Amino acid sequence: MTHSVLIVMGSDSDFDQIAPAWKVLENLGVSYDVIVASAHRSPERVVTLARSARERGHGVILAAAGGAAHLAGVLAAHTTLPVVAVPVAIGTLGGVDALLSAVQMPGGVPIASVGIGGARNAGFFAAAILASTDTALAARLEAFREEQAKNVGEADARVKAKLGRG
Ligand code: RP5
Repeated sequence: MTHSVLIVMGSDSDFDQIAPAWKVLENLGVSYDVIVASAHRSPERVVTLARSARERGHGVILAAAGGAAHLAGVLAAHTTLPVVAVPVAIGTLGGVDALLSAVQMPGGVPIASVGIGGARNAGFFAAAILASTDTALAARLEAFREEQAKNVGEADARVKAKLGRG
């Protein structure tokens, strides 16, 4: 069975910062759902989402939230699917608060986290998790890596040309 990614954001104000995640998933041909649910403002919605995620075909959850971000942790408390936090940069602390909330979970209820504003990498990481049991997706990820390496080679050639050392 091919699994999909559940992307949860704590507020629609997180939209722009989490959007790179689903752009990556679209490019890799991974299906996903996007839902707004807040650990603080709509806690029951979050619990229901987490408890039903596996039976709805999701294989991994991305949770984007800023401030005192508990979304990823609360989702993880109610599912054994892998949960990846995407700390959103807002307010006085610029996302450091959300990052620390994600990486200081109590033992027994782990979540992973990308960096502040790391939605693009969250998309790749979710794809990598699903690719562990999906060889076609693994091949698409490999192809992306090869393209990326080729781009680095081209960048190197451009720098050498600028320096007159091509
Ligand atoms: C968090 O509070 C949300 O994920 C968002 O990053 C932040 C601010 O939400 P709004 O006040 O903009 O709705 O729960």
